[in-house]
Amino acid sequence: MTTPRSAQLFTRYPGNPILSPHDWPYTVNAVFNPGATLGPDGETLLLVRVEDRSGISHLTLARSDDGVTNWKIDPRPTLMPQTSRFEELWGIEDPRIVRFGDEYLIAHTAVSSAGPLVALLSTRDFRDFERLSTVSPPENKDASLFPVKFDGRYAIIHRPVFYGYRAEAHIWISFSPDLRHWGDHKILLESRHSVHWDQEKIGIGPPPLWTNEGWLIMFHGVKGTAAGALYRAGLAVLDPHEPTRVLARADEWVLGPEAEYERTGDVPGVVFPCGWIRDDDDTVRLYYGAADTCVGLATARVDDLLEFVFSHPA
Ligand code: BMA
Repeated sequence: MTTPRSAQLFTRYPGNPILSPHDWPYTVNAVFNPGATLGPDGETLLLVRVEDRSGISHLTLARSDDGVTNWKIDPRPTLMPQTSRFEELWGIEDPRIVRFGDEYLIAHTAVSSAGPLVALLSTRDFRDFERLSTVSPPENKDASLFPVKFDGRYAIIHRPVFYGYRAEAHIWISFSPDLRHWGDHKILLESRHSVHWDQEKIGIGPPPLWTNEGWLIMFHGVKGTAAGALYRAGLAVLDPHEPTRVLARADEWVLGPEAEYERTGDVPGVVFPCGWIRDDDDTVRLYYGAADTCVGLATARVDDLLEFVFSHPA
């Protein structure tokens, strides 16, 4: 059998997983779903979701000069949930980081006792964080800001869930003048009610990536099976100036749980990307949670990803 093109786009780092619970300087259960960005001097920064042994998640910074090896991990949690706040009672999870000048804006899931919701943080140094706002009431998660404004407004991609005749979990886009008041809500991508890999739920992965062809977005798709959920990642491209317009959505997933560390762990069968970094040679380094246990790295050429989306429409 020939390997499908969709399976050849990403190359896993042979030393995966790059970060595991046993690398941590303090006792944890799992380390996964990191947001990724570059520091002022070009270091790779991963803000990693860390699940402690009570089950609650906090965020901890890991930094590396080459983004692959020699990770320096903060000796203590970098950002703990404020359990006095209703929104963060049961933890903070799955950060996606964008940069505006020297300010980093982080969308993440805050887990309230009424369900998960999307909240925003700001930091300049990954030491001091300001809690900016919550984007909507529960249930909502899987959110990322765009790294630019559109006509003076911030834009966010998020994934509210509605329980109507059946649970509806689609990707939405909303706009705000000030990161506090959100409106002009629109559905951007729908989960496919079918047998497809993205039939049950979909949600944004890393922040949208600017390219000459438009905004490249990666999203995860969930397929329910008799053996549990499978989490895979696929691609779409949005109009460069009007991000509510989807130019293309690829039919097949481009990264799915195949390696042993993606198939074995706390939640088997999960790849969950929350961060990517584009290098000067047009390679993208994708950082993803594997099996809700550890962190994997895979690389791809941005041109190949774009060519694939436009030539394999859903
Ligand atoms: C999603 C999120 C992720 C998690 C995934 C698989 O709903 O909660 O944090 O990695 O499920 O368990």
